[in-house]
Parts: sequence; C-alpha cells; structure tokens
Amino acid sequence: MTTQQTQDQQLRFPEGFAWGAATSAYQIEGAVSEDGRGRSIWDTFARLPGRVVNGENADVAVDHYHRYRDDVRLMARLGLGAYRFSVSWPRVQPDGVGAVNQRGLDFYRRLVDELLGQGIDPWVTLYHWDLPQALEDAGGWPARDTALRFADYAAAVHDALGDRVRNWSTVNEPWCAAFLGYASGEHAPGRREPARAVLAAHHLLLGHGLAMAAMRAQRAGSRIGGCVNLYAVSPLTRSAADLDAARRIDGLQNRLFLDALLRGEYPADVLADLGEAAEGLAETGDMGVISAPMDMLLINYYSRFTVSGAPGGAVSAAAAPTDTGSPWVGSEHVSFAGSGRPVTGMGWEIDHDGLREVLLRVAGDYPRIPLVVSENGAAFDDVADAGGFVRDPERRDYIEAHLRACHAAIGQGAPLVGYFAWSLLDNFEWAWGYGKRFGLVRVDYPTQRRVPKESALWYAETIRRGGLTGPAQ
Ligand code: IFM
Repeated sequence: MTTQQTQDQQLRFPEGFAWGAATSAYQIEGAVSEDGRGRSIWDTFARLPGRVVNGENADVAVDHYHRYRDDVRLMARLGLGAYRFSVSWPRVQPDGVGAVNQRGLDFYRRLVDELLGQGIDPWVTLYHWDLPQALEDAGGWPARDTALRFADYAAAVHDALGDRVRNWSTVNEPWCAAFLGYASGEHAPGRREPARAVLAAHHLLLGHGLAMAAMRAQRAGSRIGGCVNLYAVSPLTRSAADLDAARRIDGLQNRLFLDALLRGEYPADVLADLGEAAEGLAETGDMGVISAPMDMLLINYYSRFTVSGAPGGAVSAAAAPTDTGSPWVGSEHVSFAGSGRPVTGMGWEIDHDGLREVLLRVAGDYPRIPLVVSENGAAFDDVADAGGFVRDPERRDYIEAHLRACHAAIGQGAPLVGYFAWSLLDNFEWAWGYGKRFGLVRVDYPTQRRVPKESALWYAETIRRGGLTGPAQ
C-alpha cells in the first residue's frame, strides 16, 4: 500500500454507530430559581466558602435553559447524530418527593422536541449529581430511602418522555457521587464520612436497579443502562506492593461497580479492603435488583492511573490526581505515581490505549453487553483569537486518538455502539468552576457567545465521513 493509500484509508465505524456529545444539567442550564426548580446539593455546596475555585457557582452557567434552541441548532450544524444530556431532579421534583413540577418537565419536553426536529437522537441521563437538597437533609445517598425516591423520579421522567426518548442512563458515575461526595468531600454534599460513602455507593447502584425496574414496568422498548467511570490501572513496577496498590484501585474504582452491575456481587477482595464499612451492605434481594439485565453499559473514560504501594517513597505527590477520593482509600496503601505521559489541563495523564484496554476488559470479563463511550474528552488552557475562535490541536488529537482506540477495540471484538465527546460546550467544571474548559464549543462567559473550536470542526468532519482516515491503530 502506498503512503497516499494509507492516508486515504477510511477507518469506518459500524452502521448505526451513535456519534454524539454530552453535557449535564447543573453544568450548563443555569436558571436555578426558575419555573419552580428546587435547590440541589450543588447550589448549597457551591456557596460554602472555599469549596469551588473562585467561589463560582452555576446559577447562570451557560444559560442553556434559555438558549437551548440555539444550542440544538448548533448541534445540528456540527452534524451530531445524538446528544446526551441529564435531567435535573430538583427541576422535576423540587424536594425530591411527591408531585411532579410540570413546568420543570416541560423544559425537557421542549428540548426533546427540538432535538427530534433536528434529527438528533436524545439520550437522557436521569442523575448527574444534582440531588435535591431536601433529600440530602433527610440523609442523602447513604440513606436507603433515597434509592426508592430516585426510582419514583425516574418513572416520572420516563412517563413524560419515554414515548420519544429511546436511550436512557440511570446514574452517572456512581463512584464520583459516592466517594467524592461522601468520602473526600471534594464534591457536593462535601461530607467526609468514608464508611457512609460505601453505603452511598450501594444505594446509588440500588437506585439504578429500582429505577430500571420501574421504567421497564411502564413501557417496553426503552434501552436502559448504567453509567460508570472506568480507568485503566497499572502498577508502577512489578513489586508485590505496587501490584497490590493496582489491585486496590482497580477494585474500588472499576470492579466494585462492574461486578455489582454485571455479576450481581461485590468483589470479595474489595469488601475485605473496606472492612467494617462494607459489613451488611446489601439487604436480601438488592444484588438481584442491581444486576438485572441492562440493554447497554455506558462507560466514561478519561485517563490511566499508575499507582505504587511504596510507603510514602519514590513517587511524586504532584502526580496524584486531585479527584481520587484518596484521603480515605489511598493514604496508607496507594500513591498515585504517574508514568510521565503528557497530561491534560486537569493534570490527567493522556493514554488513549487505556480506553481500548478498558473496552476489551469489559467485553472479555463480563457477560456480553453493548458498550457506549458516554464521555471522553479533555480540558486544555484554550486561547481564543479576536473572533473567539480557539485552535485546540491538543483536544483534537486527544479525541482522534481515543476514537482510533475505539475503532481498534471494535476490531478486536468490543461491542461498542457509540461515542460521546465530553463536552459539547465549555461549562461549570464542578469544584474547578469555569477555569477548566472541556467544550468542543467555546463559550465566552460574559456574553454567552458560542464559537465552535477547531476540534469541533474536525469532529463534525469525522462524523460526516462516518469515521477516521489514516492507518489503523
Ligand atoms: O465534567 C465532568 C462530568 O460531569 C462527569 N465526568 C467527568 C467530567 C470531566 O471532569
């Protein structure tokens, strides 16, 4: 094959592959006091001194609540086939229980209509971290009742949108909601109660299972899945201590959730690591509810962890990710070492082959189930020119390399059916506020002007072609 032929080679993706981008409600909507929306734990947390960089909050965010029509038009211009967004629980049930706030649901009805009108497939996430504050006041996710309330809320949304929305995910990244919210306290509600975080993880999973059952009882035909954030995990060396550190992090980050959802059990070694915190976690029947067959598994992938078990030693503290919940899981057994790979603006190591590894691992170790990469992307320190345009070759390269990894994984047998770039728009990056930009589309926050970045134009062209060009990975 000549060089030209190699360049021209098309790396096609399967027929019907979902090409999309993703967002979440609190990160983009704003309008936190409109149309009867209640308070969420993020409204409260963002007002606590020192919890969010520069004391920022998402009261306005990128004003998507008012600008959704223009945003959908923008998606159509980019050629997106699918859009994954989340529904704000406190917009639909201001206190997390009882009567549904129709004005809140109406926003999502309008959004879905707009998407369908533009030929874009809506993918709905039911929970992306904005728990109604009233439910947190009643105990939050460590309280079992929250899982039951979540199922009621999920059924209300599914009842309203299920005739037009086919693809649903229940809980986004339960690891983050449990361990960043209740162990390290870096996310709302900001509690530092490690043992309660384990309960929270169990109830988030239980909420997933109960919600799925409630939705299935309402109507057939919806495709429903859970969504986990998975990492490739490597030991720094082959020493027994480093191998054990890798086992621990893989266990808590990946297997705790995968085994529960896809095998109906928690991994014995992780339960042993957790000790008393995991005693009596599941009531009779819980694991059956959690592991009821899903139609797909949604996987969010960003990075690889390279870990060491060396006691306080040769590893660089600077390499430790800031969002590992490590004050509890890591301190005495695990250090985040880093491998020297380039990092994103979040300080996260870039390892596209880790995505191939994760997809093949799930495909190989668990019962066969369609997989979706439901988030993947990178923050970088963007610089806009006078017209607001951002040349972002690093983000473009990041997405391209990860799409090549997806293509390779499909070729090696992973049943991958879609890819969603994180994120459609620059937005509120949780405890980092607005300083970290993940968008394919630049948002100038003072004016709310949207300008597609170079990466967005490249992604649009890739979607148009139905794949990549150049040599396979
Ligand atoms: O912005 C978040 C998103 O809300 C959940 N997954 C990771 C993204 C980047 O940190």
